[in-house]
Amino acid sequence: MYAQMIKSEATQDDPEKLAAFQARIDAGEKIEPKDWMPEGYRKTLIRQIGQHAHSEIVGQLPEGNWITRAPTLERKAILLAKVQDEAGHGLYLYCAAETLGVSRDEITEMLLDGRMKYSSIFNYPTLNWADIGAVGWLVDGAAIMNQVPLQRTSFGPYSRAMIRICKEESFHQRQGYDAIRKMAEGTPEQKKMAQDALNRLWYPSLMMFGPSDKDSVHSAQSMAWKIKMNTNDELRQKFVDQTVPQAEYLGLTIPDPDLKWNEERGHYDYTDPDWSEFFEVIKGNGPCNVDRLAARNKAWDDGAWVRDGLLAHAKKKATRQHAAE
Ligand code: FAQ
Repeated sequence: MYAQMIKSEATQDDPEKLAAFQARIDAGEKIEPKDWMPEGYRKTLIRQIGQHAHSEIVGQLPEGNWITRAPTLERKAILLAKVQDEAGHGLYLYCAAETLGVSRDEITEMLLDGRMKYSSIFNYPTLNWADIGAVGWLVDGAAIMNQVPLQRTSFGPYSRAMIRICKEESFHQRQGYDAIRKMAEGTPEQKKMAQDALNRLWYPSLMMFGPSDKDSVHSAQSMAWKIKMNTNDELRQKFVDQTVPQAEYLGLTIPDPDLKWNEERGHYDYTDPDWSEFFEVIKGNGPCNVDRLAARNKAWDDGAWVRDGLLAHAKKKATRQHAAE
């Protein structure tokens, strides 16, 4: 439906302008907010950047839940810094979306009433400390795999936000790997917890890359516009190839009995996630969807007085300045 809308809007644009725009993209030029762009390009960016921003913000919840229960002062300081970074990533991305003519309030409201999505992964719970290591290792690992190529995306503000974000994401992935390594090398019980976290988070992490290419409605157009640089399956495969040796190093087993190295392809063969589960989660029926949206709505409502106060202050200041002129 959305893809059809974009297509029909694209055909309404002036063909000459469209061709010149595509030529700029093909030549690797960056598109900046004041440049002419097809309406479909603008809308696709708002959807993707907005969804990405919301993911960073909602993504603070599963880990934020463990800050007060971190096992050592050092782990607590690291986790606190990481969760704060995610808030910063959300803000860079909201700013990038704002350059496309949509306000942060507007897209926040679309998240809060369910019109906009956020990443499926954050609808899974973090049940114990091993999950926090696994989130850093797998979830941030998958996020970087997707975001490194996005540093070269065609829209300038998105690309520049991604460059900054990727620098921090690599620290996030490493701190997660370090935390899960400590568990995997710990007592038999701790190792069991690490394995259990991997068992539960493996397939949700693979789902982060989106549906398989044959079901991806936006990939073809988004790749032609360089809003996406790779297909969902390409990135998923790269993630599997990178993560299997990391699991082996930890002495943990990927929960996929059919996983094996394919000499001919030069990649691991792996079992796809259960796509019916993925589509249920993105429809709002995952284990934590209701809780996550309730938490974000509560934070938005509880923060209303701060927003009102800031606006009242800005208004007063402007009136005073006006009177002095
Ligand atoms: N979850 O046609 P496609 C992070 C939807 S990283 C929910 O393939 P597209 C860091 C999609 O929106 C996580 N929905 O879509 C962190 C579309 O529905 P729509 C965020 C999904 O856009 C770590 C439909 O399925 N990263 O947060 C998902 O071409 C730790 C059809 O799919 C980004 O957002 C999903 N996983 O490709 C933070 C990266 N996958 O909108 C805190 C930028 C697909 O038509 C703690 N985004 N859908 O109703 C992208 O690269 C792309 O948007 C994809 C999806 C690859 C996610």
